[in-house]
Amino acid sequence: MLNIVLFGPPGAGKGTQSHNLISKYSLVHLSTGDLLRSEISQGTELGLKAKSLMDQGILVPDEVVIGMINNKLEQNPHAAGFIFDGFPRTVPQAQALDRLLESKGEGVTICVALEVPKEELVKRLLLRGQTSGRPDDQNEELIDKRVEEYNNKTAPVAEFYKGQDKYLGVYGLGAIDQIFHKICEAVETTSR
Ligand code: B4P
Repeated sequence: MLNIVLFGPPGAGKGTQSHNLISKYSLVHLSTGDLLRSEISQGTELGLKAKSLMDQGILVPDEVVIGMINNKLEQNPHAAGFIFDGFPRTVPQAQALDRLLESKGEGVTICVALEVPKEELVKRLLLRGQTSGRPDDQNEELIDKRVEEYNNKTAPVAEFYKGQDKYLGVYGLGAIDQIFHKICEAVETTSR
């Protein structure tokens, strides 16, 4: 199984590159951001709780997103592999993912981290905010909050994968196709 964790700050290009990777490697795409937005659009109880946090740029509680990922893994028993987009975002989420995959005799193959300077993140997200309708992309203060959450709670996940020798940084500035090419090289070197 090829299990890729696509890692990086908000706006680094995780969602964008995931779409290219799933078609190339026939992987199932698991984006916790998309799963949460789907709960919000359906007006579920979980969605209502998640919305108030996401609209403030704050992470949703670990147990909520871990439960969602577990459900999706169960629903795809014959997948060739998964791409985890925006998950794990905390060390407890990373530990939970290892446990879930280990229970199926599997593990994370590689964590690819997209490295992008903060000014570019802000620029990209504000631009997307003009058309996405996403409240969390609408103003710079909120984007600053998301980056602060990333620095405080998500950045330590990089150390977690470095400790397992599964971390690979990819410079995320430049043409989308060129970045995609670098990610594929990293994936193919690791899974060979
Ligand atoms: P996400 O949906 O994961 O959103 P994101 O961090 O903004 O990344 P996204 O994947 O959408 O953007 P991308 O970088 O591709 O999370 C939203 C919220 O949900 C979080 O703040 C949190 O509250 C909650 N949440 C989600 N997962 C959670 C978890 N596991 N635990 C707790 N809470 C969780 O792209 C951004 C823009 O850049 C796009 O417009 C794209 O077109 C552009 N772009 C991409 N690559 C580019 C390039 N090379 N050059 C120029 N522009 C580029």
